[in-house]
Amino acid sequence: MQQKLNEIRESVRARLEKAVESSHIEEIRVNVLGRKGELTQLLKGMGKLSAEERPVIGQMSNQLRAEIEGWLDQKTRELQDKEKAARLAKETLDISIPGKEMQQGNQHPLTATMEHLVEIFVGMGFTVVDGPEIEDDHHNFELLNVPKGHPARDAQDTFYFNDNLLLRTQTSAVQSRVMLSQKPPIRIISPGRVYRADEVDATHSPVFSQCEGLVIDKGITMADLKGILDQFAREMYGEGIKTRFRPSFFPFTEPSAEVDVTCAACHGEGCRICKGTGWIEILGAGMVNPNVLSMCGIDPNEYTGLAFGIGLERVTDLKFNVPDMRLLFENDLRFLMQFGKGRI
Ligand code: 2U9
Repeated sequence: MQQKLNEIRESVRARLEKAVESSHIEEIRVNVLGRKGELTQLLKGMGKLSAEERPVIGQMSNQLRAEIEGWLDQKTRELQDKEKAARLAKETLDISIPGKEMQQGNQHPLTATMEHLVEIFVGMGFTVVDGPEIEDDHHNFELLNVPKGHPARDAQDTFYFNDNLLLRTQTSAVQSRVMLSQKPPIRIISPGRVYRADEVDATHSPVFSQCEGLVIDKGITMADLKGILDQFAREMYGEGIKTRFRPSFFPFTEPSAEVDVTCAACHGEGCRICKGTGWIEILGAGMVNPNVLSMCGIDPNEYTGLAFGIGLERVTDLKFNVPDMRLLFENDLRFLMQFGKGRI
């Protein structure tokens, strides 16, 4: 029996030497000291020993058990320490690696122009109104003095959902709704996206943005219109800018005008950008047609109104020297990233 105990001791020592993972130690513990383990089984046979041998072997086995438990614990600690060191070495953060640079975006030039424009008109006492991009024929055309069959419908051809519903061609419908629901004085602007069935080129797009304005009160005249638009041009393009009103025609205004500003590139001298004229057209305007006032429930004998429409892409291209309006829609970062905080 004593020899058997020695064999167990040697075998445990050999197995411990070979163990490379802490989980192996647990296996050895079960195989030797567990309920069916080698040492436990050996002790079960002690009954067969003589009365003299039993206490001697008993003491030897207890000693061996204590010895083995000590080795097992020590080897477990050793292996766990090694495993921990290996894990830490693998998980070490190399703080010398440069971080990934976060790309900071900036405002789109169209948005910047829109916000600037709103700021200018709010500064002159205008209120901003918003409305749907899907309109009906009545609000988009009829109320603006463009009945069915009117030639102006060709120039403002758009996208139709059915005979009645369409994508708005200008933001005027928003304003006619205000006229129908509110009494003058009215002083509003309506910025937003509008649609036309146009082919894409350097100055046209089927989707574009505009900001329309409307003032209705007693005694409003062309002088108010000129004053407001002069002030707008000065704030948008700088103090030295001049405006020019050319007679024009729109069904919703009478009289109507197209408004030019002096070319920023040549200061009115004449260059390639302004095609040698020294002027660049930026908006359309006029006195609200009395028919429009009547249709929107406002008495034209009591009130007069002024209105204007500004194409935002045009104003943006001029302000930032953008040669082609498509650049504003293509989302090419090489173009857009030029408009960082410093520039706008
Ligand atoms: C109401 C009555 C009249 C708004 C106006 C224009 C002239 C105009 C164009 C400028 C460039 C559209 O974006 S653009 O292509 N607009 O020329 N718009 S007067 O007149 C109104 C508005 C509302 C009730």
